Amino acid sequence: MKIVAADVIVSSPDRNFVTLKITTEDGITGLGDGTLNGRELSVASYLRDHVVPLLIGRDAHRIEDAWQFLYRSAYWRRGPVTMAAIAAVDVALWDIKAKAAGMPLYQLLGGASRTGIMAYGHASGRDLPELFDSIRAHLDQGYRSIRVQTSVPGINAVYGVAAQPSTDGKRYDYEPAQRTPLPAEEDWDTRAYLRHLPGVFEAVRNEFGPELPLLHDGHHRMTPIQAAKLGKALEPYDLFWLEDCTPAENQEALRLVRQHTTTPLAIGEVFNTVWDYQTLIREQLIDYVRSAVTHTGGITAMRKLLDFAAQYQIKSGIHGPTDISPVGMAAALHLDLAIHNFGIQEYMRHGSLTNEVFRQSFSFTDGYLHPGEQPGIGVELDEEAAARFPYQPAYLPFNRLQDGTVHDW
Ligand code: EZ4
Ligand code: CO
Repeated sequence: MKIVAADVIVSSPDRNFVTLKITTEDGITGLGDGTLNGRELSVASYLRDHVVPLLIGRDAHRIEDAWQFLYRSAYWRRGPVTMAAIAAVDVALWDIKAKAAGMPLYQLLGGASRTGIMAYGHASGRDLPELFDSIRAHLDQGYRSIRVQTSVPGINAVYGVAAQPSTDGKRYDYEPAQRTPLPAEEDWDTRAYLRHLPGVFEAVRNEFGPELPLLHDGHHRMTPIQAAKLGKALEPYDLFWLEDCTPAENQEALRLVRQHTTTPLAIGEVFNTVWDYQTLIREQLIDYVRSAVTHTGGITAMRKLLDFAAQYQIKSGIHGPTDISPVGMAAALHLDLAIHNFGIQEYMRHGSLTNEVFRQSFSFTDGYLHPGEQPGIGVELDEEAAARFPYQPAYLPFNRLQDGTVHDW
């Protein structure tokens, strides 16, 4: 089944997305997500200028061969742009194979290992009443697991906290990328954060009881000893996980954190290959793998990574913010349903314009996601709708400390 066309579609309904559409000689099309938040056009160029010409004429069924060819023939290894481009091709080819087989993709990955996919949502508040309202709103929407992010006294803008409350049941989520020509500057103070956070979790536990799974994202801001201190301080509140407690490109740092706390650790949304996890997994320094299908080479590479993790009882926690398109989200859901070592799936929900461009068959009922039964991954792209929303420059913010030093965001 020869590939006859491959098109890169960049669109910006609510936010920017990069989508690859591969067409075969018998008219089957497959979609892949290559969205890299704030660096979208670099993946679009990588695909258009360097990958699409290599795809024409190839057999769409040879997915493993395409993956190895794109990874090894580039010579230059790894990196978010390369791995997002490979992911887009990989997922589009899996979509095609599953459509050709007349099955939802999860059937080709071994079939369902569970009936539904536990999802967590993002609650946030600038103070406790606002945070409690946000948690209640998520519970009303059906979420059974909730990430808690909070403002910190003395810090103006904190990652993960919506700038305005949800009013009249109207949806308002935190969207980190802003449509600005330059990255917005935010401020940060780790000591203030460490003083404030345990009290917030104590208040949330007192209000909502011991059962509700609660998560928190440290977003790469702590040193190892600060992360160890926070993990220890949060132990009474029984977190489901503490995410990205350090900038984990130094994998060995997690040894120190691990020695001090039993709070479960989740890491990896900024990683893009199994090599970024080698020490973390082999030494059992984490509990959840946070990679996105979109940023880690697609279904083919994620399956291998999660099978490696499974040998150490480490589970999946696939990255699912709004900067993963519905195509990348659907791909994650098929994998979530099929693997044995599923942990939890992040699910922020996309806006209404995004849902106009990407027609989806996945569902969210009583806190559980399901990819649906459509052949393939179950997402169709409305190209006319996509064309109505051209690319708009948008960037993630960055941090400076009080003395002006740039800090991890
Ligand atoms: O900040 O995906 O756990 N989720 C996250 C996300 C990331 C964004 C960056 O593009 O940390 O909200
Ligand atoms: Co995160």
